[in-house]
Amino acid sequence: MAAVVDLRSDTLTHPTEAMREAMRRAAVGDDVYGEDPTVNRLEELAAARVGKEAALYVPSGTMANLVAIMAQAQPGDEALLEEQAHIYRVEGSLVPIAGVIPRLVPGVRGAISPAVLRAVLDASRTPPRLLCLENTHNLAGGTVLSPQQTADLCTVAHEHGLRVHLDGARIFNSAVAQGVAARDLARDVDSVMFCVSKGLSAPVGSVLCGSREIISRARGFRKFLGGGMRQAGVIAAAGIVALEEMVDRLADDHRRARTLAAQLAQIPGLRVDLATVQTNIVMVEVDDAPALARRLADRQVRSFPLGASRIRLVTHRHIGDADVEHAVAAFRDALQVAAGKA
Ligand code: TLP
Repeated sequence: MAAVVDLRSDTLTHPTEAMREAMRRAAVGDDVYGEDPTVNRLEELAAARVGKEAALYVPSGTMANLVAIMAQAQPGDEALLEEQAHIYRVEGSLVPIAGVIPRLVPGVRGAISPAVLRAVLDASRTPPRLLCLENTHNLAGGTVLSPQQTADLCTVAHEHGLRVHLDGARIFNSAVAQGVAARDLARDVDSVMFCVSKGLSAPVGSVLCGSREIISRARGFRKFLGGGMRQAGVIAAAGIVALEEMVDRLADDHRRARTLAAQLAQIPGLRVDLATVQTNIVMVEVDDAPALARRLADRQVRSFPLGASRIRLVTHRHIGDADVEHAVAAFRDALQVAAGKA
């Protein structure tokens, strides 16, 4: 068991030995000139995995979403987003940097229904330019969109002249959980980004994939935003290992998240909607999230309080079965202390 059970995020995963070795050996060049062979290889692999023509390696998921939006919408255009979308709730660059105006649509467990989307678009005098989807949906608790749901939303959006961007930061978690290929989840969207830096364990980086036209525009915006990374092959090499070796094991993270959620749901004072536990995220409703998170930290368990009454837990490669047990015991103990029983 790890000394500290760190459930704050799957971004905390360290590179594997195979990644470190690939990084040491990586052939490099200046990627701003398109001359880094390792970055080029990662981009080719990434595009193939999600069934798109081209790809662009960027420093972060935030930049991937931002350049995707800038490549497909002009300042003053509107973008439709589910109301808990990470792009809107967490990233914050949509308005000040892209100049794109968010229009929020309610969803159920992170998913907008095609009927609601159609009603919103039919009632719009000037249709928005872009629809942004999220799969898995972070703030909804790692919930998945199926290939059919995605296809239906894309049909409605495309009929109304919108482009569709998919924030697929954790698209491989979604694919593994549903037993489908990532390309089935991205088939009908115009652009899709995913992170190699989360559960896939690479130290840095995300990849935006789409048509040659979208990617060429996004490449210009990456440079404009200061995201040209020169000999980035040293980090892209880990991204290649992430795609080639680290996808299937995500099923272990999902199994542990289900165990964690099921056990926490039985503890008085905690509320867990087990229906949302579809991948590697567990959302726990509590009375005082910051206080409980502090008590958990005293017991060597790190968590991510989201506001006053919610704690997010994320399983990943450094969380084993014993860590799950330790976390459950820490919750029990911390709540008993809070209730003055210990
Ligand atoms: N999410 C991070 C934090 O921002 C909370 C996390 O720990 O989950 N899209 C989605 C759905 C994300 O969850 C994230 C990161 C991003 C985009 C942005 O990626 P980065 O952090 O690489 O900019």
